[in-house]
Amino acid sequence: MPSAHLDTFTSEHLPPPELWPEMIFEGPALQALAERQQLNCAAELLDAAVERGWGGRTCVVSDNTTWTYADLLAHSNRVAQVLVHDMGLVPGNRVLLRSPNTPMMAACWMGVVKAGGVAVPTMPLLRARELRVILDKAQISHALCDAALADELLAAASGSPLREVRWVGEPTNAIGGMGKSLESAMARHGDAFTAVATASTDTAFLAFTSGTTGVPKATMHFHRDVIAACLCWPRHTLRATADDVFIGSPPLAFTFGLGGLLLFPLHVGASTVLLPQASPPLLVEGIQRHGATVLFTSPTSYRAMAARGDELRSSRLRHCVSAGEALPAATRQLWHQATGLGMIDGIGSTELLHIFISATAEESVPGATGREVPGYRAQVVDEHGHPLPDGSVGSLAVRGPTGCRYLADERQRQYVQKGWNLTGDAYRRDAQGYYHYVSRTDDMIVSSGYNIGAPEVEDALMSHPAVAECAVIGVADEERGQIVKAYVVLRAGHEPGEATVKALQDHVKATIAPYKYPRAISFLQALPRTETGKLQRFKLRDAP
Ligand code: 3UK
Repeated sequence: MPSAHLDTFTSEHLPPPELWPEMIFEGPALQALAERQQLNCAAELLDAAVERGWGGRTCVVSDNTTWTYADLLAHSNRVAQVLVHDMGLVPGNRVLLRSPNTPMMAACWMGVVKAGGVAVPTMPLLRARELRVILDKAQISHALCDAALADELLAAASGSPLREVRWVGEPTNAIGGMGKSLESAMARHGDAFTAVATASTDTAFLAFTSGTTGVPKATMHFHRDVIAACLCWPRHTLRATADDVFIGSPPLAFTFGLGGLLLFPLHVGASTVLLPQASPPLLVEGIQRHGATVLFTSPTSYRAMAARGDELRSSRLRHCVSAGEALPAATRQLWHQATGLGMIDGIGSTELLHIFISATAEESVPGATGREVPGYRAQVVDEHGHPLPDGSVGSLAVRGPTGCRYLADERQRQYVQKGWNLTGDAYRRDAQGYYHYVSRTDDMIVSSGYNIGAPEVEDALMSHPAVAECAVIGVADEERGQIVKAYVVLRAGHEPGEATVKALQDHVKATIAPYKYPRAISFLQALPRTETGKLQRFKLRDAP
Protein backbone atom coordinates (compact mmCIF):
# COMPACT_ATOMS: atom_id res chain seq x y z
CA MET A 1 0.00 0.00 0.00
CA PRO A 2 1.63 3.23 -1.09
CA SER A 3 1.58 6.23 1.20
CA ALA A 4 -1.25 8.71 0.62
CA HIS A 5 1.05 11.55 1.64
CA LEU A 6 1.75 13.85 -1.29
CA ASP A 7 3.82 15.96 1.09
CA THR A 8 6.48 13.45 2.11
CA PHE A 9 8.08 15.48 4.92
CA THR A 10 7.26 13.02 7.72
CA SER A 11 8.42 9.91 5.88
CA GLU A 12 11.64 11.71 4.89
CA HIS A 13 12.34 12.57 8.52
CA LEU A 14 11.75 9.17 10.08
CA PRO A 15 14.77 7.72 11.86
CA PRO A 16 16.85 5.31 9.74
CA PRO A 17 15.28 1.81 9.87
CA GLU A 18 18.18 0.32 11.84
CA LEU A 19 17.39 2.71 14.71
CA TRP A 20 13.72 1.75 14.96
CA PRO A 21 12.53 -0.30 17.91
CA GLU A 22 11.61 -3.87 17.09
CA MET A 23 7.83 -4.02 16.89
CA ILE A 24 5.82 -7.01 18.12
CA PHE A 25 2.19 -7.74 17.28
CA GLU A 26 0.98 -10.49 19.59
CA GLY A 27 -2.48 -11.97 19.66
CA PRO A 28 -5.13 -12.09 16.94
CA ALA A 29 -6.29 -8.45 17.16
CA LEU A 30 -2.80 -6.97 16.85
CA GLN A 31 -1.79 -9.48 14.17
CA ALA A 32 -4.83 -8.53 12.10
CA LEU A 33 -3.94 -4.87 12.60
CA ALA A 34 -0.35 -5.45 11.48
CA GLU A 35 -1.62 -7.03 8.26
CA ARG A 36 -3.76 -4.06 7.31
CA GLN A 37 -2.14 -1.99 4.60
CA GLN A 38 -4.66 0.82 4.44
CA LEU A 39 -5.93 2.51 7.59
CA ASN A 40 -7.14 5.96 8.53
CA CYS A 41 -7.40 5.90 12.32
CA ALA A 42 -9.90 8.77 12.51
CA ALA A 43 -12.25 6.97 10.12
CA GLU A 44 -11.67 3.77 12.06
CA LEU A 45 -12.69 5.44 15.32
CA LEU A 46 -15.44 7.74 14.09
CA ASP A 47 -16.98 6.73 10.74
CA ALA A 48 -16.88 3.10 11.82
CA ALA A 49 -18.66 3.98 15.09
CA VAL A 50 -21.53 5.60 13.20
CA GLU A 51 -21.67 2.71 10.70
CA ARG A 52 -21.88 0.35 13.68
CA GLY A 53 -25.07 2.15 14.75
CA TRP A 54 -23.62 4.33 17.51
CA GLY A 55 -24.52 7.61 15.71
CA GLY A 56 -27.13 8.60 18.29
CA ARG A 57 -24.97 7.83 21.34
CA THR A 58 -23.49 10.66 23.37
CA CYS A 59 -19.86 11.12 22.38
CA VAL A 60 -18.29 14.42 23.49
CA VAL A 61 -19.56 16.57 26.32
CA SER A 62 -18.53 19.90 27.81
CA ASP A 63 -20.30 22.25 30.19
CA ASN A 64 -22.27 23.83 27.32
CA THR A 65 -22.17 21.20 24.53
CA THR A 66 -23.33 17.63 24.05
CA TRP A 67 -22.41 15.96 20.77
CA THR A 68 -23.43 12.50 19.62
CA TYR A 69 -21.08 10.35 17.53
CA ALA A 70 -22.94 11.63 14.45
CA ASP A 71 -22.38 15.24 15.61
CA LEU A 72 -18.65 14.75 16.15
CA LEU A 73 -18.41 13.08 12.74
CA ALA A 74 -20.29 15.95 11.05
CA HIS A 75 -18.08 18.58 12.73
CA SER A 76 -14.92 16.68 11.86
CA ASN A 77 -16.03 16.35 8.25
CA ARG A 78 -16.63 20.10 8.00
CA VAL A 79 -13.20 20.79 9.49
CA ALA A 80 -11.69 18.41 6.92
CA GLN A 81 -13.40 20.27 4.08
CA VAL A 82 -12.26 23.68 5.29
CA LEU A 83 -8.72 22.31 5.42
CA VAL A 84 -8.84 20.77 1.95
CA HIS A 85 -11.01 23.24 0.03
CA ASP A 86 -10.34 26.58 1.73
CA MET A 87 -6.88 26.18 3.23
CA GLY A 88 -5.29 24.08 0.48
CA LEU A 89 -4.24 21.19 2.72
CA VAL A 90 -2.37 18.43 0.92
CA PRO A 91 -2.13 14.97 2.58
CA GLY A 92 1.00 14.88 4.72
CA ASN A 93 0.95 18.62 5.60
CA ARG A 94 1.35 19.30 9.31
CA VAL A 95 -1.48 21.12 11.08
CA LEU A 96 -0.88 22.78 14.42
CA LEU A 97 -3.75 22.52 16.90
CA ARG A 98 -3.84 25.01 19.73
CA SER A 99 -6.73 24.89 22.17
CA PRO A 100 -7.69 23.78 25.65
CA ASN A 101 -9.65 20.51 25.79
CA THR A 102 -12.99 21.22 24.06
CA PRO A 103 -15.36 19.41 21.68
CA MET A 104 -14.02 21.58 18.82
CA MET A 105 -10.47 20.51 19.62
CA ALA A 106 -11.63 16.89 19.29
CA ALA A 107 -13.34 17.69 15.95
CA CYS A 108 -10.18 19.42 14.72
CA TRP A 109 -7.96 16.44 15.60
CA MET A 110 -10.32 14.05 13.81
CA GLY A 111 -10.82 16.42 10.85
CA VAL A 112 -7.09 16.86 10.24
CA VAL A 113 -6.44 13.13 10.45
CA LYS A 114 -9.40 12.21 8.21
CA ALA A 115 -8.08 14.67 5.62
CA GLY A 116 -4.71 12.87 5.63
CA GLY A 117 -3.01 15.74 7.46
CA VAL A 118 -0.60 15.23 10.33
CA ALA A 119 -2.04 16.68 13.54
CA VAL A 120 0.35 18.49 15.85
CA PRO A 121 -1.55 19.23 19.06
CA THR A 122 0.19 21.71 21.37
CA MET A 123 -0.15 22.67 25.02
CA PRO A 124 -2.29 25.81 25.49
CA LEU A 125 0.24 27.43 27.82
CA LEU A 126 3.10 27.43 25.30
CA ARG A 127 4.61 30.82 24.50
CA ALA A 128 5.70 32.21 21.13
CA ARG A 129 9.29 31.05 21.60
CA GLU A 130 8.25 27.46 22.22
CA LEU A 131 5.64 27.52 19.43
CA ARG A 132 8.26 28.79 17.00
CA VAL A 133 10.50 25.80 17.70
CA ILE A 134 7.55 23.51 16.90
CA LEU A 135 6.55 25.41 13.74
CA ASP A 136 10.10 25.16 12.41
CA LYS A 137 10.93 21.65 13.52
CA ALA A 138 7.74 20.12 12.08
CA GLN A 139 7.59 22.59 9.14
CA ILE A 140 4.00 23.44 9.96
CA SER A 141 1.99 25.13 7.20
CA HIS A 142 -1.53 25.17 8.70
CA ALA A 143 -3.00 25.95 12.11
CA LEU A 144 -6.39 25.75 13.82
CA CYS A 145 -6.20 27.90 16.94
CA ASP A 146 -8.52 29.01 19.72
CA ALA A 147 -8.99 32.76 19.22
CA ALA A 148 -8.31 33.34 22.92
CA LEU A 149 -4.82 31.88 22.38
CA ALA A 150 -4.07 33.91 19.24
CA ASP A 151 -1.42 36.30 20.57
CA GLU A 152 1.42 33.86 21.12
CA LEU A 153 0.78 32.07 17.82
CA LEU A 154 0.75 35.36 15.90
CA ALA A 155 3.98 36.35 17.63
CA ALA A 156 5.55 33.05 16.56
CA ALA A 157 4.20 33.05 12.99
CA SER A 158 6.11 35.75 11.14
CA GLY A 159 9.00 34.29 9.16
CA SER A 160 7.84 30.73 10.03
CA PRO A 161 6.48 28.16 7.54
CA LEU A 162 2.90 28.85 8.77
CA ARG A 163 0.68 29.97 5.84
CA GLU A 164 -2.95 29.36 6.76
CA VAL A 165 -4.71 29.85 10.10
CA ARG A 166 -8.35 29.58 11.12
CA TRP A 167 -9.55 30.75 14.52
CA VAL A 168 -12.01 28.99 16.77
CA GLY A 169 -14.34 31.32 18.68
CA GLU A 170 -14.67 35.10 18.66
CA PRO A 171 -11.66 36.71 16.99
CA THR A 172 -9.97 39.28 19.23
CA ASN A 173 -8.46 42.61 18.16
CA ALA A 174 -5.00 41.15 17.99
CA ILE A 175 -6.02 38.97 15.06
CA GLY A 176 -7.07 42.08 13.16
CA GLY A 177 -7.10 41.69 9.40
CA MET A 178 -5.98 38.08 9.27
CA GLY A 179 -8.99 36.90 11.27
CA LYS A 180 -10.79 34.10 9.48
CA SER A 181 -13.17 32.09 11.56
CA LEU A 182 -13.15 28.30 11.42
CA GLU A 183 -16.81 28.02 12.41
CA SER A 184 -18.09 30.38 9.69
CA ALA A 185 -16.05 28.47 7.10
CA MET A 186 -17.44 25.18 8.44
CA ALA A 187 -20.99 26.48 8.01
CA ARG A 188 -20.36 26.87 4.26
CA HIS A 189 -19.64 23.15 3.78
CA GLY A 190 -21.77 20.03 3.94
CA ASP A 191 -21.24 17.43 6.61
CA ALA A 192 -20.02 14.50 4.51
CA PHE A 193 -16.34 13.80 3.82
CA THR A 194 -14.68 10.58 2.71
CA ALA A 195 -11.50 9.98 4.67
CA VAL A 196 -8.24 10.04 2.73
CA ALA A 197 -7.09 6.43 2.26
CA THR A 198 -3.86 6.70 4.20
CA ALA A 199 -1.45 3.80 4.56
CA SER A 200 -1.46 2.27 8.04
CA THR A 201 2.18 3.37 8.31
CA ASP A 202 1.54 6.99 7.31
CA THR A 203 2.10 9.39 10.20
CA ALA A 204 -1.19 10.51 11.80
CA PHE A 205 0.13 12.87 14.45
CA LEU A 206 3.25 14.26 16.04
CA ALA A 207 3.53 14.53 19.82
CA PHE A 208 6.13 16.89 21.16
CA THR A 209 7.88 16.03 24.38
CA SER A 210 10.33 18.12 26.27
CA GLY A 211 10.56 15.68 29.14
CA THR A 212 11.61 17.56 32.24
CA THR A 213 14.60 19.26 30.57
CA GLY A 214 16.03 19.97 27.17
CA VAL A 215 15.13 20.80 23.58
CA PRO A 216 11.74 19.41 22.54
CA LYS A 217 11.61 16.21 20.51
CA ALA A 218 8.78 15.28 18.13
CA THR A 219 7.58 11.68 18.31
CA MET A 220 5.92 10.31 15.18
CA HIS A 221 2.86 8.10 15.46
CA PHE A 222 1.33 6.18 12.56
CA HIS A 223 -2.39 5.55 11.98
CA ARG A 224 -1.66 1.96 13.01
CA ASP A 225 -0.09 3.04 16.31
CA VAL A 226 -3.27 4.84 17.35
CA ILE A 227 -5.38 1.70 16.95
CA ALA A 228 -2.65 -0.50 18.48
CA ALA A 229 -2.74 1.64 21.63
CA CYS A 230 -6.55 1.22 21.79
CA LEU A 231 -6.15 -2.57 21.59
CA CYS A 232 -3.67 -2.90 24.48
CA TRP A 233 -4.01 -1.12 27.83
CA PRO A 234 -7.68 0.02 27.49
CA ARG A 235 -8.83 -3.45 26.51
CA HIS A 236 -6.79 -5.46 29.01
CA THR A 237 -6.45 -3.19 32.05
CA LEU A 238 -9.01 -0.39 31.97
CA ARG A 239 -11.81 -2.54 30.49
CA ALA A 240 -14.21 0.37 30.05
CA THR A 241 -17.49 -0.15 28.21
CA ALA A 242 -19.87 1.88 26.06
CA ASP A 243 -21.71 2.99 29.21
CA ASP A 244 -18.66 4.67 30.71
CA VAL A 245 -18.21 8.44 30.94
CA PHE A 246 -14.55 9.51 30.75
CA ILE A 247 -13.17 12.68 32.34
CA GLY A 248 -9.75 14.01 33.32
CA SER A 249 -7.16 16.74 33.38
CA PRO A 250 -4.37 15.97 30.86
CA PRO A 251 -4.44 18.13 27.71
CA LEU A 252 -5.20 16.40 24.38
CA ALA A 253 -1.72 17.61 23.39
CA PHE A 254 -0.28 15.12 25.91
CA THR A 255 -0.69 11.54 24.70
CA PHE A 256 -1.91 10.55 28.19
CA GLY A 257 -4.88 12.88 27.57
CA LEU A 258 -5.27 12.13 23.86
CA GLY A 259 -5.64 8.42 24.60
CA GLY A 260 -7.60 8.68 27.83
CA LEU A 261 -9.97 11.47 26.84
CA LEU A 262 -10.45 10.94 23.09
CA LEU A 263 -9.12 7.77 21.44
CA PHE A 264 -10.06 5.20 24.11
CA PRO A 265 -13.61 6.37 24.83
CA LEU A 266 -14.35 6.51 21.07
CA HIS A 267 -12.90 3.05 20.52
CA VAL A 268 -15.48 1.50 22.87
CA GLY A 269 -18.44 3.77 22.09
CA ALA A 270 -18.29 5.58 25.45
CA SER A 271 -18.60 9.32 26.06
CA THR A 272 -15.93 11.78 27.10
CA VAL A 273 -16.18 15.00 29.10
CA LEU A 274 -13.71 17.62 27.88
CA LEU A 275 -12.97 20.33 30.43
CA PRO A 276 -10.95 23.35 29.27
CA GLN A 277 -9.80 23.86 32.86
CA ALA A 278 -9.37 20.87 35.12
CA SER A 279 -7.86 21.95 38.41
CA PRO A 280 -8.70 19.54 41.26
CA PRO A 281 -11.81 21.49 42.43
CA LEU A 282 -13.13 21.79 38.86
CA LEU A 283 -12.52 18.08 38.31
CA VAL A 284 -14.48 17.18 41.45
CA GLU A 285 -17.38 19.32 40.21
CA GLY A 286 -17.12 17.92 36.69
CA ILE A 287 -17.21 14.32 37.94
CA GLN A 288 -20.40 15.05 39.87
CA ARG A 289 -22.13 17.16 37.23
CA HIS A 290 -21.49 14.76 34.35
CA GLY A 291 -21.72 11.45 36.21
CA ALA A 292 -18.19 10.51 35.17
CA THR A 293 -17.12 6.91 35.73
CA VAL A 294 -13.49 6.89 34.48
CA LEU A 295 -10.98 9.46 35.69
CA PHE A 296 -7.53 10.25 34.24
CA THR A 297 -5.25 12.51 36.23
CA SER A 298 -1.86 12.77 37.95
CA PRO A 299 -0.79 11.62 41.42
CA THR A 300 -0.57 15.26 42.58
CA SER A 301 -4.12 15.94 41.48
CA TYR A 302 -5.36 12.81 43.32
CA ARG A 303 -3.71 14.08 46.50
CA ALA A 304 -5.44 17.43 46.19
CA MET A 305 -8.82 15.91 45.29
CA ALA A 306 -8.67 13.52 48.24
CA ALA A 307 -9.46 16.48 50.51
CA ARG A 308 -12.94 16.45 48.93
CA GLY A 309 -13.17 12.69 48.78
CA ASP A 310 -16.39 12.59 50.79
CA GLU A 311 -18.25 14.36 47.99
CA LEU A 312 -17.07 11.69 45.56
CA ARG A 313 -18.34 8.77 47.62
CA SER A 314 -21.81 9.29 46.17
CA SER A 315 -20.50 9.82 42.59
CA ARG A 316 -20.55 7.21 39.81
CA LEU A 317 -16.74 7.10 39.62
CA ARG A 318 -15.37 3.56 39.32
CA HIS A 319 -12.00 3.65 37.50
CA CYS A 320 -9.30 6.08 38.68
CA VAL A 321 -6.22 6.11 36.47
CA SER A 322 -2.95 7.69 37.57
CA ALA A 323 0.03 8.25 35.25
CA GLY A 324 2.73 10.73 34.35
CA GLU A 325 4.68 10.25 37.54
CA ALA A 326 5.21 7.49 40.07
CA LEU A 327 2.16 6.95 42.26
CA PRO A 328 3.32 6.98 45.89
CA ALA A 329 1.81 4.17 47.98
CA ALA A 330 0.79 6.93 50.43
CA THR A 331 -1.31 8.61 47.73
CA ARG A 332 -3.05 5.38 46.77
CA GLN A 333 -3.87 4.85 50.45
CA LEU A 334 -5.03 8.43 50.98
CA TRP A 335 -7.35 8.19 47.96
CA HIS A 336 -8.79 4.92 49.16
CA GLN A 337 -9.41 6.28 52.66
CA ALA A 338 -11.01 9.43 51.26
CA THR A 339 -13.20 7.90 48.56
CA GLY A 340 -13.32 4.14 49.05
CA LEU A 341 -11.95 3.76 45.51
CA GLY A 342 -8.94 1.83 44.23
CA MET A 343 -6.52 3.14 41.59
CA ILE A 344 -5.02 1.96 38.31
CA ASP A 345 -1.41 3.08 38.09
CA GLY A 346 0.28 2.88 34.69
CA ILE A 347 3.55 4.00 33.19
CA GLY A 348 3.37 5.30 29.67
CA SER A 349 5.45 7.64 27.57
CA THR A 350 5.01 10.00 24.66
CA GLU A 351 7.42 7.79 22.68
CA LEU A 352 5.31 4.64 23.19
CA LEU A 353 2.05 6.62 22.90
CA HIS A 354 0.41 5.24 26.03
CA ILE A 355 0.61 2.86 28.99
CA PHE A 356 2.71 -0.34 28.78
CA ILE A 357 3.04 -1.42 32.44
CA SER A 358 0.00 -1.26 34.69
CA ALA A 359 -2.39 -3.18 36.93
CA THR A 360 -6.11 -3.15 37.60
CA ALA A 361 -7.10 -1.79 41.02
CA GLU A 362 -7.84 -5.35 42.21
CA GLU A 363 -4.46 -6.70 41.08
CA SER A 364 -2.44 -3.70 42.19
CA VAL A 365 0.44 -3.99 44.64
CA PRO A 366 1.12 -0.81 46.63
CA GLY A 367 4.44 0.70 45.55
CA ALA A 368 4.52 -1.23 42.24
CA THR A 369 3.41 0.18 38.88
CA GLY A 370 2.09 -3.19 37.75
CA ARG A 371 2.88 -5.90 35.18
CA GLU A 372 3.48 -5.85 31.43
CA VAL A 373 0.31 -4.83 29.62
CA PRO A 374 -0.61 -7.65 27.18
CA GLY A 375 0.92 -6.70 23.82
CA TYR A 376 4.07 -5.29 25.45
CA ARG A 377 7.22 -7.00 26.74
CA ALA A 378 9.49 -5.42 29.30
CA GLN A 379 12.80 -6.24 30.95
CA VAL A 380 15.19 -4.66 33.40
CA VAL A 381 18.65 -4.36 31.85
CA ASP A 382 22.18 -3.35 32.81
CA GLU A 383 24.23 -0.64 31.07
CA HIS A 384 25.09 -3.08 28.22
CA GLY A 385 21.46 -3.95 27.61
CA HIS A 386 21.74 -7.40 29.22
CA PRO A 387 18.70 -8.55 31.25
CA LEU A 388 19.19 -8.52 35.03
CA PRO A 389 17.80 -11.10 37.45
CA ASP A 390 14.59 -10.29 39.35
CA GLY A 391 15.24 -8.07 42.34
CA SER A 392 18.07 -6.03 40.76
CA VAL A 393 17.66 -2.40 39.86
CA GLY A 394 18.36 -1.48 36.24
CA SER A 395 17.00 0.38 33.22
CA LEU A 396 13.50 -0.34 32.00
CA ALA A 397 13.43 -1.66 28.41
CA VAL A 398 10.12 -2.10 26.57
CA ARG A 399 8.81 -3.21 23.22
CA GLY A 400 5.42 -3.77 21.69
CA PRO A 401 3.18 -2.66 18.83
CA THR A 402 4.10 1.02 19.36
CA GLY A 403 7.53 2.53 19.88
CA CYS A 404 9.84 5.47 19.61
CA ARG A 405 10.44 7.27 16.31
CA TYR A 406 11.78 10.77 16.80
CA LEU A 407 11.49 13.18 13.89
CA ALA A 408 15.07 13.89 12.74
CA ASP A 409 16.66 13.62 16.17
CA GLU A 410 19.99 12.18 17.25
CA ARG A 411 18.46 11.22 20.58
CA GLN A 412 16.82 8.25 18.81
CA ARG A 413 20.10 6.41 19.56
CA GLN A 414 19.59 6.92 23.27
CA TYR A 415 15.92 5.94 23.47
CA VAL A 416 16.19 2.89 21.22
CA GLN A 417 19.00 0.41 21.75
CA LYS A 418 19.16 -3.13 20.35
CA GLY A 419 15.52 -2.85 19.31
CA TRP A 420 14.28 -1.99 22.81
CA ASN A 421 12.81 1.32 23.95
CA LEU A 422 14.76 2.59 26.96
CA THR A 423 12.43 4.86 28.90
CA GLY A 424 15.09 6.40 31.15
CA ASP A 425 13.55 4.87 34.27
CA ALA A 426 15.24 2.74 36.91
CA TYR A 427 13.02 -0.24 37.80
CA ARG A 428 13.16 -3.51 39.71
CA ARG A 429 11.00 -6.54 38.85
CA ASP A 430 9.87 -8.91 41.60
CA ALA A 431 9.30 -12.66 41.39
CA GLN A 432 5.60 -12.11 40.67
CA GLY A 433 6.43 -10.04 37.59
CA TYR A 434 5.50 -6.69 39.13
CA TYR A 435 7.64 -3.73 38.14
CA HIS A 436 8.66 -1.38 40.98
CA TYR A 437 9.60 2.16 40.03
CA VAL A 438 12.86 3.34 41.63
CA SER A 439 13.67 6.68 39.97
CA ARG A 440 14.56 8.28 36.67
CA THR A 441 17.90 6.71 35.76
CA ASP A 442 19.60 10.07 36.21
CA ASP A 443 17.86 10.84 39.53
CA MET A 444 19.47 8.14 41.62
CA ILE A 445 21.00 9.60 44.78
CA VAL A 446 24.26 8.01 45.92
CA SER A 447 25.02 8.91 49.54
CA SER A 448 27.98 7.29 51.34
CA GLY A 449 27.83 4.53 48.72
CA TYR A 450 24.14 3.78 49.27
CA ASN A 451 21.79 4.04 46.28
CA ILE A 452 18.67 5.92 47.27
CA GLY A 453 15.72 6.45 44.94
CA ALA A 454 14.11 9.84 45.52
CA PRO A 455 10.51 8.56 45.17
CA GLU A 456 10.98 6.15 48.06
CA VAL A 457 11.93 9.01 50.39
CA GLU A 458 9.11 11.16 49.00
CA ASP A 459 6.65 8.37 49.68
CA ALA A 460 7.79 8.13 53.29
CA LEU A 461 7.52 11.89 53.77
CA MET A 462 4.06 12.02 52.24
CA SER A 463 2.71 9.57 54.76
CA HIS A 464 3.23 12.31 57.40
CA PRO A 465 0.10 14.40 58.02
CA ALA A 466 1.93 17.76 57.77
CA VAL A 467 3.07 17.12 54.18
CA ALA A 468 0.91 18.29 51.27
CA GLU A 469 3.56 17.66 48.60
CA CYS A 470 7.28 17.04 48.52
CA ALA A 471 10.24 16.38 46.26
CA VAL A 472 13.60 14.85 47.03
CA ILE A 473 16.93 15.35 45.26
CA GLY A 474 20.58 14.60 45.90
CA VAL A 475 22.85 17.56 46.62
CA ALA A 476 26.65 17.49 46.55
CA ASP A 477 28.29 16.88 49.90
CA GLU A 478 32.03 16.72 50.58
CA GLU A 479 31.87 13.98 53.12
CA ARG A 480 29.18 11.69 51.64
CA GLY A 481 29.33 12.52 47.92
CA GLN A 482 25.65 13.38 47.99
CA ILE A 483 23.08 13.88 50.69
CA VAL A 484 19.32 13.52 50.49
CA LYS A 485 17.55 16.87 50.45
CA ALA A 486 13.76 17.29 50.65
CA TYR A 487 11.62 20.21 49.51
CA VAL A 488 8.33 20.16 51.37
CA VAL A 489 5.03 21.98 50.85
CA LEU A 490 3.22 21.94 54.19
CA ARG A 491 -0.51 21.50 54.69
CA ALA A 492 -2.44 24.46 56.09
CA GLY A 493 -2.00 24.70 59.85
CA HIS A 494 1.61 23.45 59.91
CA GLU A 495 4.56 25.78 60.43
CA PRO A 496 8.02 25.44 58.90
CA GLY A 497 10.89 25.41 61.40
CA GLU A 498 13.34 23.26 63.34
CA ALA A 499 10.66 21.28 65.13
CA THR A 500 8.91 20.34 61.87
CA VAL A 501 12.24 19.39 60.26
CA LYS A 502 13.02 17.09 63.17
CA ALA A 503 9.53 15.57 63.17
CA LEU A 504 9.73 14.82 59.44
CA GLN A 505 13.23 13.34 59.70
CA ASP A 506 12.18 11.10 62.57
CA HIS A 507 9.12 10.03 60.64
CA VAL A 508 11.21 8.98 57.62
CA LYS A 509 13.70 7.10 59.80
CA ALA A 510 10.81 5.20 61.37
CA THR A 511 9.23 4.41 57.99
CA ILE A 512 12.16 3.30 55.76
CA ALA A 513 15.84 2.43 56.31
CA PRO A 514 17.16 5.29 58.47
CA TYR A 515 20.17 6.02 56.20
CA LYS A 516 17.71 7.29 53.57
CA TYR A 517 16.36 10.14 55.71
CA PRO A 518 16.63 13.70 54.31
CA ARG A 519 19.57 15.38 56.04
CA ALA A 520 18.40 18.72 54.66
CA ILE A 521 14.80 19.95 54.41
CA SER A 522 13.58 23.22 52.85
CA PHE A 523 10.02 24.48 52.77
CA LEU A 524 8.36 25.83 49.60
CA GLN A 525 4.93 27.27 48.78
CA ALA A 526 4.66 25.08 45.65
CA LEU A 527 6.82 22.64 43.66
CA PRO A 528 8.08 23.52 40.15
CA ARG A 529 6.13 21.47 37.60
CA THR A 530 5.74 21.17 33.81
CA GLU A 531 2.40 21.72 32.14
CA THR A 532 1.80 17.98 32.19
CA GLY A 533 2.27 17.95 35.94
CA LYS A 534 5.77 16.48 36.05
CA LEU A 535 8.12 17.62 38.75
CA GLN A 536 11.10 19.61 37.44
CA ARG A 537 13.86 18.29 39.67
CA PHE A 538 16.51 20.26 37.82
CA LYS A 539 14.87 23.48 39.02
CA LEU A 540 15.15 22.31 42.61
CA ARG A 541 18.88 21.77 42.13
CA ASP A 542 19.22 25.55 41.81
CA ALA A 543 16.73 26.33 44.60
CA PRO A 544 17.86 27.40 48.09
C1 3UK B 1 7.34 8.89 33.92
C2 3UK B 1 5.95 7.35 35.34
C3 3UK B 1 6.36 6.12 37.25
C4 3UK B 1 8.43 7.94 33.51
C5 3UK B 1 2.54 9.29 29.75
C6 3UK B 1 0.82 7.73 30.38
O1 3UK B 1 3.97 10.40 31.28
C7 3UK B 1 3.75 10.11 30.11
O2 3UK B 1 4.59 10.46 29.09
P1 3UK B 1 5.87 11.42 29.13
O3 3UK B 1 6.56 11.28 27.84
O4 3UK B 1 6.79 10.86 30.31
C8 3UK B 1 7.23 9.51 30.38
C9 3UK B 1 7.96 9.31 31.69
O5 3UK B 1 7.11 9.71 32.79
N1 3UK B 1 6.10 8.15 34.27
C10 3UK B 1 4.93 8.19 33.59
N2 3UK B 1 4.01 7.42 34.23
C11 3UK B 1 4.61 6.89 35.32
N3 3UK B 1 6.81 6.96 36.29
N4 3UK B 1 5.10 5.65 37.30
C12 3UK B 1 4.19 6.00 36.37
N5 3UK B 1 2.92 5.54 36.44
O6 3UK B 1 9.65 8.54 33.87
C13 3UK B 1 8.28 7.86 32.00
O7 3UK B 1 9.47 7.44 31.36
O8 3UK B 1 5.45 12.79 29.55
C14 3UK B 1 1.92 8.51 30.71
C15 3UK B 1 0.33 7.72 29.11
C16 3UK B 1 0.92 8.49 28.14
C17 3UK B 1 2.03 9.30 28.46
N6 3UK B 1 2.59 10.06 27.48
